[in-house]
Amino acid sequence: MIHTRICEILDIRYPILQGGMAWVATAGLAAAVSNAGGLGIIGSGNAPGEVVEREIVKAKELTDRPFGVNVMMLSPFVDQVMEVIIRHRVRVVTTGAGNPGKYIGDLKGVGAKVIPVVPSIALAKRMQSVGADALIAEGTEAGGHVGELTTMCLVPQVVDAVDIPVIAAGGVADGRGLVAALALGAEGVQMGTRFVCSQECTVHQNYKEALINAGDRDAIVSGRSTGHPVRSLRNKLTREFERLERSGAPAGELERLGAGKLKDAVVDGNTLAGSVMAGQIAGLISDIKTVDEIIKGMFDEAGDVLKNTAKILGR
Ligand code: TUI
Repeated sequence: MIHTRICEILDIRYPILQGGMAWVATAGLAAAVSNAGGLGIIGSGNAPGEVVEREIVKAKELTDRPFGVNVMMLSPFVDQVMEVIIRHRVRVVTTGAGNPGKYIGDLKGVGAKVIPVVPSIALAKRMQSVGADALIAEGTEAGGHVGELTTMCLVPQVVDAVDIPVIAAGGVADGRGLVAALALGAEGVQMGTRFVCSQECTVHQNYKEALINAGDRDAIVSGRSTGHPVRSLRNKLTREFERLERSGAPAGELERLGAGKLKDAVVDGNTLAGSVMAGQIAGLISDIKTVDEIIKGMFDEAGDVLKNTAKILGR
């Protein structure tokens, strides 16, 4: 049994969060993860308030366990989504792609736990000082919108910089990754890519197959010049990004090329020209399992890893 402050704060059995992936992390996936003892998270991405509200209502029908909503701070609908979250008394809010500081007071006012994703020490300290309950330190190995630092370097530095619990994200998909994160001082992990390859995840089958077929160097970063770098699987779209960036195209042109492409891949299965956001750990994933098998399998494996490590250390 691995029990940390994250289990206490979030009232969950296993300190595992499911990444709030836009288009991918629906109420169905979030409820499956919460029912399996982790924390499921609905991904709001660029969706308007009413769409997020429907998912929250659905998740409440599918689970009695706590679940969260992820707010993507670059969305034009952040105000609407925060209002819906507050009205429905969602228990946990994670944020990504920006600074949620101005919303933290209102969220905490209704008892929500607030857990921002931080890509740096500076933002980690700022978020602790404005009342965050925990932090997700997400390394550049992650899929989607990414920062610069690796999980290995970011997590221990964040752990040393703050007193609130830290959850590691980026590059974790099995029991070895879980133990490694704990060794770095994290008190839990967040996984995205691994949960995409679950039975309960409703992404198009082509998306799951693309992840399973991906090798170690296939999840690459595009759009660094826009200031919003995104990690996704190498395909026609990433080649087009590369061509435009090399030609010195303005950021606006690159942003236009990316618009709507995640939905093309997730919903329509266009993995050739859509955006197949994925973390570097895609290369390790070779099967589709139930959410329950993923979570229980990780903890069983973590037990074995710890035993082997103890043997190596002569304990
Ligand atoms: O947010 C994510 N991953 C995402 S969001 C997303 S949707 C999207 N689509 C197209 C372009 C951009 C986004 C897909 N994947 N992960 C969490 C994360 N947050 N990674 C990095 C950050 C981050 C970056 C800067 C958090 C805060 C931040 O703050 C800057 C500041 O204001 O100090």
